Amino acid sequence: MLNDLNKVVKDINLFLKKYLKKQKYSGLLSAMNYGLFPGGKKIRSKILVDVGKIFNVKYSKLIIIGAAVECIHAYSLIHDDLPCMDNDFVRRGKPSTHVKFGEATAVLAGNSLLTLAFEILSNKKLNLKEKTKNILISKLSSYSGHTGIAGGQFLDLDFENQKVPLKKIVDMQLKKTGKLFAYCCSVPAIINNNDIKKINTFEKIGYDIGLLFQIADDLIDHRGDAKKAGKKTKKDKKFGKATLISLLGYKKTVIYSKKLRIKIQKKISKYGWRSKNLNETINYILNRNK
Ligand code: GRG
Repeated sequence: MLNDLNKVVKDINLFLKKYLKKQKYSGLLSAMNYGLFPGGKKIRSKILVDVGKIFNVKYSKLIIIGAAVECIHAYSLIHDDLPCMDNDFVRRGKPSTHVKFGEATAVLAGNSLLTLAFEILSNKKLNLKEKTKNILISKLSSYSGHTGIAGGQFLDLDFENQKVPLKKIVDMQLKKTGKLFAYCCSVPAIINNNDIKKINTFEKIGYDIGLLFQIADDLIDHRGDAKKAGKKTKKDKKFGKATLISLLGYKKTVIYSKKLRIKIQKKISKYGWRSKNLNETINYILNRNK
């Protein structure tokens, strides 16, 4: 376990718990809480905090932005588990949201978490210039939509039981998973001074980290320790998912992932001691078993 991952988990959960408590009552709040808590690893928020360290961004701002990102992520997991998508009954070691609350409530709770993310970003608690906030909101909305996460999910389902070339698999995974990581890596550069060169550099690093994360996720599925993973495993093969493992085989995918990790770590090494935490998180991403 990473030293300061626990702190990020604790602070994000605290922020979100308080935020949800202040919401007016609705019949969807229980399902929204269920999808958010106790929650997952908060690895996207950890990356945001790690890159925030490189760009000297205040921790409290990063926690608010991380909370918005985690709402989008939780929403994507709730919808991903639905019968019309991956039809998974277990998520984060407990019954999926639609199993517990029914499909209609799960769809609506997911939608509500999506909009909550933008409510959080536009809230005055996030003390940033209006112009910066607009950039953060606009970027997160386009990254979540049809050219981003939703588009990537569409391709993931569309590619089932097909022989898909490497470039297309990578493109799908960069959309489905890479977008939120690219967001988390570029946001600190946007807040710091909006230097386009630095934003682009960190955006690319984010996409690579997202791809690495997705490959690690596929390796976990392939290895098949469902208890540790907290979700059903060995599903990709069963459902004919297009992954690097299905195309290249397990051993070559492991080699691919190690090369990718080295490439990312080489890129961030030029930021010296400030990139130490990010470097550790990247090692964790590949070595984790859940
Ligand atoms: C537009 C946000 C949005 C969603 C609708 C359903 C859908 C379209 C997209 C699914 C995207 C998806 C589930 C990608 C997989 C990414 C992935 C590897 C998730 C697992 O993330 P972890 O391991 O989960 O960080 P925890 O439980 O730790 O939070």
